[in-house]
Amino acid sequence: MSVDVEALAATLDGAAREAAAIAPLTAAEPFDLATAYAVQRALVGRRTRRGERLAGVKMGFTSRAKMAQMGVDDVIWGLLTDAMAAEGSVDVSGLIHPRIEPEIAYLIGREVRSVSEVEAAVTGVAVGYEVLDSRYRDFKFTLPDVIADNASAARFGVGPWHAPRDVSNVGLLMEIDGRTAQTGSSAAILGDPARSLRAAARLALGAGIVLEPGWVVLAGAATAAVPLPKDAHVRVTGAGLGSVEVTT
Ligand code: OOG
Repeated sequence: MSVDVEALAATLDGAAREAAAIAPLTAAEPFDLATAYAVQRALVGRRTRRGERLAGVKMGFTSRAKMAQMGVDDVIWGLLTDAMAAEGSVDVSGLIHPRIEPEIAYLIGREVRSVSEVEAAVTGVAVGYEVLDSRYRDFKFTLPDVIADNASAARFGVGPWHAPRDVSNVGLLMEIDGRTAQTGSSAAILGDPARSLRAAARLALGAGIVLEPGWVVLAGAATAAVPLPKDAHVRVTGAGLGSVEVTT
């Protein structure tokens, strides 16, 4: 049986737009990782046809804490669009069951046409956050499901950009309404988020995507994600990188 990539993308797109959870797609019909990425591209293609512009790449499952939380064992990636940029506030009523996690972000300053160029192409580093919203019921999925669902990407934000520097061991603190929600170190991200940055370039290039000036690479969470409630104020601080705040 061959999988209808466009139909699966339409199902995921509808779930996101209606904020209505669906059953994992593989429960009806299993598919492999290559097909999952094809669905992801078709899903993002629906967004860009509606006028959204690609804004970067996000990495997922780059830390043991996240792999353990979600019961998966491989790094994944997804695409960010400008419509996902949170600009300080997120309306959670349009999301299904959002979670938030602290991230290290890189700003790409020029086109990246090979993996060896990516570090030199970075013009900024920042602390950031990602709001995840799996389109699957109860955040339960297999690896192909979550890849097809654009790695649960929903919203993201970044703090002030700093000149590129070693971010291999940045202490991260995420507070919700003034209370500590998660603490961690960027070292949890593949030992050094720079590894995740190189993986992002490798995976994007392998899919025929050139990282462009102004794009953001989210290296992946250093901690587990936590539920993002309504009327919350979240602050993520990175030692030496300042903070970024978001209200819901
Ligand atoms: C998938 C996205 C994981 C990360 O940083 O590990 C991710 C999920 O947990 O729903 O973005």
